[in-house]
Amino acid sequence: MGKDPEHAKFFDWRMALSHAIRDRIVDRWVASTRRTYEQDGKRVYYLSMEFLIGRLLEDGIVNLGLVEEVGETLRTFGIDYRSVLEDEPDAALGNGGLGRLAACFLDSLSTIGCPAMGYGIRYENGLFKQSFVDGRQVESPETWLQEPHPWEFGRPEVRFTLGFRGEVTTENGRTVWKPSELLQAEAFDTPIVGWQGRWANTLRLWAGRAVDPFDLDRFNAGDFAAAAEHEALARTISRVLYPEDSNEAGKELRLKQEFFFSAASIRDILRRFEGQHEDLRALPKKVAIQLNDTHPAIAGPELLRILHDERGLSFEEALEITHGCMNYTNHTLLPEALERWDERLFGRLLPRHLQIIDRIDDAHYRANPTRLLSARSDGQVKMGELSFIVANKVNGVSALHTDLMKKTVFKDLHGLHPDRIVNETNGVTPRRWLHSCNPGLSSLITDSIGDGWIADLEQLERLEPFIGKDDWLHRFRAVKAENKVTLCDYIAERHGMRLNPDAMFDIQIKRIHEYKRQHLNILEAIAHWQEIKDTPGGDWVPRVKIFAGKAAQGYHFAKDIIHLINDVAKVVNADAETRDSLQVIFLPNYNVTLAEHLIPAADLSEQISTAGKEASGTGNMKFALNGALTIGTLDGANVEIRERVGEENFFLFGMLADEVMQRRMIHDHAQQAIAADPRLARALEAIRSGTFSPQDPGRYVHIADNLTWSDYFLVCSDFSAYWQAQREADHAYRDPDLWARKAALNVARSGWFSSDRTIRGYMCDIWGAESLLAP
Ligand code: DL6
Repeated sequence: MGKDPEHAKFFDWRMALSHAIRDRIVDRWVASTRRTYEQDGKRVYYLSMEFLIGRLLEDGIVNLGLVEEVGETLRTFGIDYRSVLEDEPDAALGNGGLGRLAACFLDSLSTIGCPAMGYGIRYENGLFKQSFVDGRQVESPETWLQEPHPWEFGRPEVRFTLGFRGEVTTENGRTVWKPSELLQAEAFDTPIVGWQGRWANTLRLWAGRAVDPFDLDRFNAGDFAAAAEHEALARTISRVLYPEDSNEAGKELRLKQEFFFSAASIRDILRRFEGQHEDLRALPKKVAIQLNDTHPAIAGPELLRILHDERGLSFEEALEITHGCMNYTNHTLLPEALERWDERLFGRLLPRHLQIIDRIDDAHYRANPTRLLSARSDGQVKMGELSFIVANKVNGVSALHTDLMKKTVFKDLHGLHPDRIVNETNGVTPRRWLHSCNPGLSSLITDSIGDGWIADLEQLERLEPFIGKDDWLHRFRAVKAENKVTLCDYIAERHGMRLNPDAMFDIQIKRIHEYKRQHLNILEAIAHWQEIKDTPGGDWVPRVKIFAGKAAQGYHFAKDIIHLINDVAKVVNADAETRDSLQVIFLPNYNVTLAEHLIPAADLSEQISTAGKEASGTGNMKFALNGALTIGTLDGANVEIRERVGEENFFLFGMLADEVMQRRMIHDHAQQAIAADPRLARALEAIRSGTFSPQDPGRYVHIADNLTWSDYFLVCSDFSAYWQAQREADHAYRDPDLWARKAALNVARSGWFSSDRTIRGYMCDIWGAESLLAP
């Protein structure tokens, strides 16, 4: 770093260390790339608007097996290893589950040795930073690229010129699209090294650049701002991540971002293929493209356009090739999250693609004349339908979600193509979500069964015989207790609040959304607080309730839920009567790193969405894997978690997905529930009357009204069952050995939720791809 160690800051140490680690990764990366070219097997391309990768330095050190050496080396300089790691900003290039899943998949693809590449956008500003002012969420820009980012390699030589708008003409019998607005996509590569450094794949992110970045004439004429205008405009496309976890209907820039990275990726894929092969009909044998939700759906029509308009294949042939390469993962059934574009906006930006989508619809109708199911209808371009029609395989992300996909959003298309939908239940990488983030538990497991579990998580089942042994369970409890103390110190240092490490740590961390029902959780906390106040000297099981998560900037109700939780925390934490039995805290700026601190310390994992709404969840898996018990509904992957860990080791409550639909038919379902449960009525009344906002008593009337009069997500209807399940959790927690046994069984039986298993499923059921590593 060109600095005397005496003057080096943590930043300098981190950069120096990152470069040292990066050098070692590069050797493996080059070897893997060479091998991929030599073997010429099928390659996987994972197209995703989001890659929530978090920090990379520890991943590199851990995967290369250099933890001891790095720690030792830094010690000789008198530098603390963890402080160096803590200096790295999170690469927050995603909103939540979908982006984090993509990051876990990259890790697993490299661990397995599947030749693959992730394609996305190099956002200059990732997901906004969240802070609280008087309990309200305030957003500020996230600027992770302001510091040099040691993990990326700029590839100025890999650039593609792309376009928007313009006109479609015919020349010599061929259709030609002449876009009028041009810009370039420039590649930035990050190596992703797998476990033990045996393989490394590439994450290639595209940045916007102007075709002619600088206008010298305007500069010389004194118009300095205008001289650089082209570049500024072109860079806008990769400037910010859209901070919504559902669709931002009608946002032109969003559609441009989608086309920008999809089109650049398709060109890159074709360039690579054509460098090695001549016959484009072999493309499906060599290329599997996975569309991570519908955001890259335009990749289908773009590939088809190039094959047909530019390479001269017949439309039918081009469609068949495209169909052979493309696959689509659906991540949500929420209607507002299913992307649809106004056809006028779409046609203005991408006139040729609109024509191609019509031809895809025609061809589909001709092959299936029974019903007309089109990607373009009612003045809209429907990206879900488009993706389904173009894809070879379509998958859901948990068994329940896949089943609901078949019965609801894709019912008719599934009827026409009954073999197209498959299920690939999500998973998480055990390297980050157990081995790195929970070193105490990782060591205990490795001492017990060896370290084979890190790349073969189902080996965790070999822990079961240990769980019956008192001394082992004692060590297991000690690990959790230590993790809780570590978290208490971390929170005390950063947020000035001392938590009781002996209390049950009850954690809900995820995006704030009504369907995820953080308001159900806080309502129960209020009712519990009221009950404690009724009998202050009672024998209560002490609880610490921890929340973290961001609300989309424009989602006012979700932001009000955050405000409410912060206000409740203020009142409850200041209450001397209840303080020993209940504490509530909302930690600001939830991100991957904060999750890594929280999950190992959790006793209870809150997975309480309205049944049928959470496609899968992955936080639920991380908690179970780290020895937390779940309190949850039968939603998403909770269903499979419960089946595997055992129903006696899971606190189940709430309506099932079909009961939810029926309950909504009852017009006064919420009022009935309130009338039947005095605790619920009293908690709602406290919100309504300003108990938690005495200076502004009307602040939460609208939340109480919403729950009383509409309550689409059935908070009231599930409240009593939730309350009951919480008391069951209290009861179990009173017996520390019983609790520890249940928690340890959650660890031992969560091996199936590894993203390695999920990726193997994709390789076999969807991609037809193989590992290039020797077994
Ligand atoms: O599949 C990853 C993740 C699931 O675990 C969550 O249940 C689901 O809510 C999330 N979906 C999205 C939807 N975004 N869009 N479109 O983030 O995917």
